[in-house]
Order: sequence, then structure tokens, then C-alpha cells
Amino acid sequence: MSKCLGCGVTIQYENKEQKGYSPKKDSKYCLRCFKMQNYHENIKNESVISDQEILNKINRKKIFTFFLVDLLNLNNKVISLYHKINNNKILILTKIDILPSNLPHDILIHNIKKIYDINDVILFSKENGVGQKEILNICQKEGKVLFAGPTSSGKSSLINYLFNKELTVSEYQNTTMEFIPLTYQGIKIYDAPGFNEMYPIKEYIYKKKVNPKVVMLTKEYSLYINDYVIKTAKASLSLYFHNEVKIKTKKDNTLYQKIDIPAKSDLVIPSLGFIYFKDKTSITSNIVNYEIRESVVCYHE
Ligand SMILES: Nc1nc2c(ncn2[C@@H]2O[C@H](COP(=O)(O)OP(=O)(O)OP(=O)(O)O)[C@@H](O)[C@H]2O)c(=O)[nH]1
Ligand SMILES: [Mg+2]
Repeated sequence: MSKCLGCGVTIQYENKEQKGYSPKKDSKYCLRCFKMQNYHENIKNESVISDQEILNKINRKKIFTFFLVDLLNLNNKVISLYHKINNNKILILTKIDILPSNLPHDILIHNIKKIYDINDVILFSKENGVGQKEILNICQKEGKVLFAGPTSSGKSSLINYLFNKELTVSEYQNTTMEFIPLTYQGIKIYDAPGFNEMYPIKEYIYKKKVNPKVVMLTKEYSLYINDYVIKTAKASLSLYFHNEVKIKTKKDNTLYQKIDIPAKSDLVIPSLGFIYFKDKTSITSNIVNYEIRESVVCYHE
């Protein structure tokens, strides 16, 4: 039985409704991958592997593990998965090309290591090749490596870029369906299905640069981030969100719960991005699912 070269599932020719279906005998890709690669079309996938099962499989392999995540999806839930990996590991911050150009890489790396208690961080982009040498060196030294991380963090894209492969990549969640074994110049490589249980909301596509938006809030004008509202007496905030996230300021008199934010901190809205607060600020907001961290984007003494 052959496996789909794009997503790793076993190819079958009988059942259109089941994963791995292909109408063409001896094809290298399943119909879902064919459609994703050629028409950017998504066939919804119900049989997704659970995060726990993915973690168990990663830990059973006992090989060096790269954990990929991009800045806007960096949060405690995601990092708790990183910490549950028992193998030797390193964090790769992906999609560096979309980050603001004035964000110093050394400060970013220093902050992420400190805030999330991580030994080492590599920055990578498939658009300009930043980080490729560092990653390749580790792969050559280790001989066997695995690429893990949340869905859509860019695992398959990185493997295609560094090792000249043709895995399916897409803007949809759960593109890779199984662990896919590959080889490159004697190195054994595994692509992994993405962790997918921490994404409660729509996924955003990285098409444009994330340019921090600075907004001034007053007592009268509240900030709207999609359906989330933030009110404060007077503050200047820097917003780091995908371009597709709807941001506006509007008059609003509703009462919300109070959240105190220390100076030089980020208010993280998982899967959307974060807001950088330079000064200590009290806000009221309808956000329930949030995290507050020392800011990843500013210099801390
Ligand atoms: N701007 C930018 N986009 C990237 C980069 N790497 C990946 N992407 C985009 O991110 C999306 C997801 O990429 P994939 O490689 O499919 O992600 P994955 O981690 O393999 O996802 P799953 O297989 O679902 O776990 C695609 O739209 C890619 O084009 C990068 O370095 N820069
Ligand atoms: Mg993938």
C-alpha cells in the first residue's frame, strides 16, 4: 500500500468519503492533496490525530525535535506542548519575513528564551532562508530529526525548502495527516501532523507583513479587535495582529471586567496576536481567554 507523498495517508481507491482517496491508480498524491496543491481547495478532514496522540508518537521516537511556531501564535498553550516533548529539542520561530523589520532579532530571541523558559530559539523564514544554516547543521549532527508544532506553523514548508521535497503545504489547518518519513543526504527526517486543539477560532493567513498599529485610546473611544472590546481611560497601545483581523475604535458605554496590565507587557489573545503595553494600564474588556506576559517585543533591563 502506498502513502500519499503530500500528507502521509495511505492511498485508497474505493471510498471517496474516506481519507486517502484517489481516483487514479498508482497516483503519488491523494485527491485532497491534489486539490490543495493545484486549486488551493480544501476538503475538510474529520479524522484528525489528537494532540495527545501526536505527543506520544513524538516522545516514542526519541529523536531530536524541532518545534515550530510563529510569533502571533506564541502563547502558553502552545509552549506547554513544547515542554511536554521529552526529546532533545529546539524552538524555531517561523515566518520571520512577516515580522516588522524594526524588531531586533536578538531581543526577540532573548525574550522568548527567558519568558517561556526555553534553551534555544532559531528564527526561520522560507521566503529569505534566514536560519537555514543553523537548522541544517543540527540535522547533520543529529542524523535523525523530527519537525513538530501547531498546525500551519510551516513545518512542511520548511522541509520542502531545506530538503528539496514536495510535501503538501496549504493555508488550511491539518494539511499533514500522518508522520511522514523522509531522507536527505543520509539524514532521516520526519514531518509531523500539526497540533490542532488550541485553535478555537479562524486561522489567519500570512500574506502581508505584520506592521504594529499604534492606537490612542480615551475614555470615550474603545478598541475593537474583531468582537473583542478594550476600554481604558487613556493609553497608547501597539497592536500586533494579522492584517485580516478587524481593528477599529468606536464609542461604547458597556461595562466589562477589569484587567490590570503591568508596564512593558503583552496582552496575548491566543491565535490572533497580542497588544504591547508600554505603561502600566488598567483596562476593562470582554476578553475571557487571554494571557499576560512580559513583552516579547521590547528591551527589558
Ligand atoms: N510568510 C511566510 N509564510 C509561510 C512560511 N512558512 C510557511 N508559510 C505559510 O504557512 C502556511 C502553512 O504552511 P505549512 O507548511 O502547510 O504548515 P504545517 O506546519 O506543515 O501545517 P500542518 O501540516 O497543517 O501541520 C502556508 O500558507 C505557507 O505558505 C514562511 O516562512 N513565511
Ligand atoms: Mg504540514
